[in-house]
Amino acid sequence: MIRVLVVALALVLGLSSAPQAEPLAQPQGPVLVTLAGAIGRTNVEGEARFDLEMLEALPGRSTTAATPWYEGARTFSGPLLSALLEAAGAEGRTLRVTALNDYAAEIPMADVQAHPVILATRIDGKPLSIRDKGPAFVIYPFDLDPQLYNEMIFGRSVWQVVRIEVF
Ligand SMILES: Nc1nc2c(c(=O)[nH]1)N[C@H]1C(S)=C(S)[C@@H](COP(=O)(O)O)O[C@H]1N2
Ligand SMILES: [Mo]
Repeated sequence: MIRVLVVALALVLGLSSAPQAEPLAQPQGPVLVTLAGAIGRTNVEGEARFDLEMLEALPGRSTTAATPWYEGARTFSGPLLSALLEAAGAEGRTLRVTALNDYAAEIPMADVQAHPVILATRIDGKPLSIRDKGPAFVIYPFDLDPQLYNEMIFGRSVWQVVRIEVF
């Protein structure tokens, strides 16, 4: 009986300290990326909006690799897409990633689970300007898995990302 109570208590405490239970902070700077759709944490009605500081506070990584979009190998850094989705309490099978120019691509959630895909906010340590395909660019880990260097993945490599719809 006591053991059951201890387990139940641990579950309750575990659940209440899960990220899902904490409110998502309000962006203080310009909003770069908005998540919507099947998300459990929001900071405005139905949406989770992130400024640069919020994005860069998430667990991230750097990828140094040649890409079709820049000359030579460059270093991209930013939050893991998985960390961003977790911060918004996203639950779904697909992401529709939309750019400033209304280009959109669908990214299967399986990609995000299989690879440390980042939403790069920096190139060689400097914030990605809109002119540089910023402020946020989906970058697959070409450094870890050269097989990702293909047309299908290029199509999912959305630059100037402004919105991610989860469904
Ligand atoms: N914002 C944005 N990202 C985008 C695209 C686009 O039109 N706009 N095209 C995608 C597609 S279909 C491919 S194949 C590659 C093309 O990159 P390239 O135009 O530099 O060859 O970028 C992807 N990312
Ligand atoms: Mo493409």
